[in-house]
Amino acid sequence: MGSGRGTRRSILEAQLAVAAETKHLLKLRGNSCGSELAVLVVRLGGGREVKSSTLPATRFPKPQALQVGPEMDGTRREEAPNSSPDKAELDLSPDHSSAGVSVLAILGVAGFILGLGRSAQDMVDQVEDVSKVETNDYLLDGDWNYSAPPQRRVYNWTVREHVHNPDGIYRPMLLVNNQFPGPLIRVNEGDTIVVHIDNRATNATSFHWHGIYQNGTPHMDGTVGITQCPIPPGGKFTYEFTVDNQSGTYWWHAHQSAQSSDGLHGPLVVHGRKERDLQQIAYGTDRVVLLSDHYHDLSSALLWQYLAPDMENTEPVPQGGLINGRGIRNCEEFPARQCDNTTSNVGLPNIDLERGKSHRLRIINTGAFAEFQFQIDGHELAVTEVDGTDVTPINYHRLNINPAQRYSVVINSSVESADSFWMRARMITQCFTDPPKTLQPDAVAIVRYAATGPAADSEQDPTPVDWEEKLALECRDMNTTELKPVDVLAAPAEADAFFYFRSNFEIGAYRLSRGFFDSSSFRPNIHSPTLQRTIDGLSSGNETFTSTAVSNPGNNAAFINDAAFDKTHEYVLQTTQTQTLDILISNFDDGNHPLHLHGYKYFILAQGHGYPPMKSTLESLTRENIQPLYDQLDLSNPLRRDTASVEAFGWILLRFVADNPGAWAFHCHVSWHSEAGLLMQFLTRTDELAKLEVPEANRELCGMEGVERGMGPEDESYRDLARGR
Ligand SMILES: [Cu+2]
Repeated sequence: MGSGRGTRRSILEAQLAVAAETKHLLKLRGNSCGSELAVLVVRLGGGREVKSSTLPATRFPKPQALQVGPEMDGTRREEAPNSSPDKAELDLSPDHSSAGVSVLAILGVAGFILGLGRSAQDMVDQVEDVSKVETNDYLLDGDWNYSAPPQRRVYNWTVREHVHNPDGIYRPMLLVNNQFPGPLIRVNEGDTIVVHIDNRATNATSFHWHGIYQNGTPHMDGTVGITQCPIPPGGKFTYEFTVDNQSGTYWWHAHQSAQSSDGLHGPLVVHGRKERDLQQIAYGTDRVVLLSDHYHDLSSALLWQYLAPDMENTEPVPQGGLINGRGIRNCEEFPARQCDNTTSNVGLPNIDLERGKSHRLRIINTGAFAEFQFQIDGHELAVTEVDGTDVTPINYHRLNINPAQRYSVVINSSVESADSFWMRARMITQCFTDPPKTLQPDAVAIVRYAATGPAADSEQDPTPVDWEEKLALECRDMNTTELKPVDVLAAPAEADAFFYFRSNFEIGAYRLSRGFFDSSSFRPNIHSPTLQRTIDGLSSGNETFTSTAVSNPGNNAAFINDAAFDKTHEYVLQTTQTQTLDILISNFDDGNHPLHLHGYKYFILAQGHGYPPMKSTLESLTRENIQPLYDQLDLSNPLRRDTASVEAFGWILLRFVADNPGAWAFHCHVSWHSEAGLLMQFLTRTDELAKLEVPEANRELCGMEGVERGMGPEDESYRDLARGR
């Protein structure tokens, strides 16, 4: 163990030294690299795919105009004069001295996007000038009125394409209001969130509010093919929903293909009415720390490659990680890329803390694939919240955070040994197949102490001090069984129904590797979302929505509906009235799957490797056969969250009370796996759904031109590729 630790430390020191050296070097000289752009395959809608290798920038047409939108923050309050929206007060004026050489290539990429995407949609904007992108630091303003009466919080969001360089390397991105990462939504429990979306990008999009129950507003959940049709290019749509009976740390992201990875994500913080009681350690400051893996290519290009014949589920590996959208790379490592790491958005984030106080950090993994191990050198992390559930604090040295998971920690800035410390989010790289040589697996930030107010800007980098414990080598959730909700809630003693599902990747038609729950691989029906189809079916007395029409009802109130839905592509577990469901997932794949359930938090009853305890290993995983597992369960107050992982060749047992009317996605939150089809649906409280109306605005979207733009590739798109081998 001792020698292992020494090895790890020296590698880390080397990495940190490279980062520090890069930072200093780049302060000395503007660094612009080659004018060629590696663009592999891009599908930017309209069903057109363009394959190319490394293309010189000069081949691209220039954009016709660069237009600057008026919105910066885009936030407006209707009834809260005292609580003005948070505004990141950052000076992000561009450093023109070093960006000159880059501009041609940036325009080139812009032209590339426009050239492909140009269509009849007049409302689609030209790509923005890179210098207009604002970076958020997410320090939550302490003047917030936590006891303000419930109100509408109105946000105006414009979606545009940008060429941006979060770590120095320019790449096409999709952003809300010229911000990366996206705007913070911050509300009190009981408030109504209103988000007006104006889609000025080339492709259709949609927004999901991750972890928000949407009780009574299931059509606002934002899942393409399930709760809505996409918002087409040039289209507008307004999300409006009230946040009740939940609080804590959430986030929002695009739920159309893998667009979230292109920049469409941001935090959503709900201050609970009992926040100060449920958070058992008082804290002086509150902030969000977004961790994200970062790719240098558009998700549409990566997705096309990933799903190609014979790729055997080899996920795209990121180039590095970002903390709050910031990072820094050495441009010389990427000679084929346009790069400028001297712009003010590039660099390591500085997190300034007043000495001797307690500080809450809301850590969110907004990435597409990588699991992070998070630590702050020298600081114990007291975990106080998990996915919106406040928990009794327990101290950790490191946290493992899978995509879409959130942990709040409270740290104390009273370490005597130094004034500055490394914050590190290390990817667990063992889960990557064939990572690129240029992979920088550690995202870092600098935590600095100051007596009062912001810390003095210091050129001195912190001295690395690592914990003695071994780093995790496997992708799976950290052990959360000891984390107990403060608001005690026993799981129901018995479930009304038990369902067992296998998750797997299988080679299907055209030798494509696709994700499956049992024998179903999801393909969204973008013109007829499940929710709409169901409401229409129920109100017209369509019998396929009752248990009598399905092939194997088992239980009249909870069944797989294979009558109304084609199980091949839409795997739907339907319930009527309130049902308590037990869901056992066994993973027959070598990858970890963080499973997110929309519309609910579930109880994690148990998770593990191999098979769960069972009476007979020769029998299948029926409820009866896993009675030994049930005999071990502690139902007194299990952790409740909305994203938990089934590890490689492992299993997880979840229980939830299906009482929320709607059509809810249940899927792996590795974007690549979800896009490969690893998604099923829970259609719950259909007795109540029959009474709901589909809003006219939702219906209108489905009839609009361009809704199909930006969909992931269809299997048939690969037919010729498969034949050609
Ligand atoms: Cu997965």
